[in-house]
Amino acid sequence: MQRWFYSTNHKDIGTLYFIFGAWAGMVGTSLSMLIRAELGQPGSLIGDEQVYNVIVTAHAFIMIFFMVMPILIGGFGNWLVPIMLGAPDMAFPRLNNLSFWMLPPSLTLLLASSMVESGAGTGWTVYPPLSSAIAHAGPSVDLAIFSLHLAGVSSILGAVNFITTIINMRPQSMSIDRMPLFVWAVGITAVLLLLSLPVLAGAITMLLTDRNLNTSFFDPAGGGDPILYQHLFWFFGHPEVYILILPGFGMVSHIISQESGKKEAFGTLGMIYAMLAIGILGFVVWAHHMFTVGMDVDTRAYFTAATMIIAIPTGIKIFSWIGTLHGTRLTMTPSMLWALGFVFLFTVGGLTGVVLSNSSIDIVLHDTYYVVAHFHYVLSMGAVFAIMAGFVHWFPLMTGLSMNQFLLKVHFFIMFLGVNLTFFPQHFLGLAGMPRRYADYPDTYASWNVISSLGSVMSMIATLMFIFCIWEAMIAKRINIFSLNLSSSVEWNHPHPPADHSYEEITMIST
Ligand code: HAS
Ligand code: CU
Repeated sequence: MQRWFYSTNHKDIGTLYFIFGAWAGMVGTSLSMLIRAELGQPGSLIGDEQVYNVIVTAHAFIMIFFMVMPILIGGFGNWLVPIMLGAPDMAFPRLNNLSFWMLPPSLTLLLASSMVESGAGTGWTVYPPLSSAIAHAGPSVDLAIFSLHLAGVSSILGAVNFITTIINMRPQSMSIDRMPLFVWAVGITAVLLLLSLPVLAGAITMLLTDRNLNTSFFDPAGGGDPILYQHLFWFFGHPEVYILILPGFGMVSHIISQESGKKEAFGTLGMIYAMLAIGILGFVVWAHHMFTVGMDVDTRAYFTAATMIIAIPTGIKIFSWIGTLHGTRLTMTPSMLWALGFVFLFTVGGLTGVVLSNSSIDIVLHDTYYVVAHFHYVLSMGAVFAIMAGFVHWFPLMTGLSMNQFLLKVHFFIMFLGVNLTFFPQHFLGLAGMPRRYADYPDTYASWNVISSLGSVMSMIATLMFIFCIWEAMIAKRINIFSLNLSSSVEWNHPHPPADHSYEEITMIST
């Protein structure tokens, strides 16, 4: 009880984030299986479109706010940032505890929102007027808003903690240009969180008062404008997508350089500037999500051009990872497989993003399955592959145990096949005009949907295999020689002196 509930230890809190994220991930995956079951054949399975939309909405919220963010920032960030900095812990250990413990109530509110009235079937974007009192009467949307408030506060406090830790708790000899790439990635992510989340909080609070207190920020009848909501949401929403991927970028840099035996990633300084550029540019491209609202042509030209420019720093990252691999002997360890899969599939998702950034093309593709394919390539095969790479790479560091390498490789290939079968056909569906967020479709879309649903079953089997891999590692208790020193020297209680980080621990994480 004391150790887990009152914890101020960055490793224990990181572990809590992992457990929470894994649990939420299973809920989110279950919801996705319901979506693919509904879309596995033409006609209706669930029999209620509102329920279908509630499932889609909860799936997105859970995957973004309760799976990817807690695992990447809360889990890996907490575990690795203090170690990579040589710091004894995070700057504000008790704030760290508070950040984590706000998430379970937040998730509870979200789940509660789907259990009262008819649920929040608004999509994760919560656009009015669909989310207003007329289309969504009852407390469901209010509960979803409260859930986001709480998750937002949790993330803002976490961001403050990371920024303070990174600025103040480096050794004097570690100038910022020598800071490990993962620390840079988490630092930039924290700044994005700090600047973008308050805007989301403002937007959803205005929606809350529109719904309950007779304001009309987004209601034309009272002089408001629903488009204002979209601007506020996407001023948060676009930086958010880089929040979801930047920590993964950082981890992949470490994994590729370590697994290929290099001392340092190729072009470290360029990687830092690329992440900074992605972070800054991420704030000036938001309206590429709203090309269809009736913007004038100059505004569309600007947002198209600004969006395309992000391909340049991202390309620098991709080519630097390839540069790191160049001239090394490729060893196909499980974490290397995940990292290579990440580089390849994230690039595919990035390229479809560039296609969508063309405002004229986006008029046709907006709200079709092409967009769904795009963001699942960068998320399910970008962020999730980075999570898998990091997890299998640092599992020995975190537990002192080894996983079965053969099973992990089998798992990788099944998952690789599964997600591609699921999402590649969705490009074709989108190009053929199938809209997103509908529970049914004309027969002409049936074949690709069947393949997509079969692919999702494959990914789920892979995920069950992965749970087996973790269980097997914990049962077999193969002590990992690299972490022997670590597991014997770990001081679990806060505060521990910097010297607690063993030589092996430092060499395992430093680049
Ligand atoms: Fe995106 C929609 C454009 C990156 C996530 N994106 C979404 C949504 C999500 C999401 C979740 O402009 C849906 C939101 C919703 O619910 O409605 N996205 C981009 C672009 C990039 C990009 C240009 N997205 C991400 C990342 C995400 C993410 C990262 C999360 C992890 N995205 C869009 C647009 C929409 C959109 C439109 C709105 C669509 C609509 O209608 O709703 C870039 O950051 C990607 C850069 C990466 C690369 C690959 C590597 C670069 C290389 C360099 C050479 C490439 C060149 C390009 C020179 C480009 C290798 C050549 C171009 C060719 C096509 C050949
Ligand atoms: Cu965007």
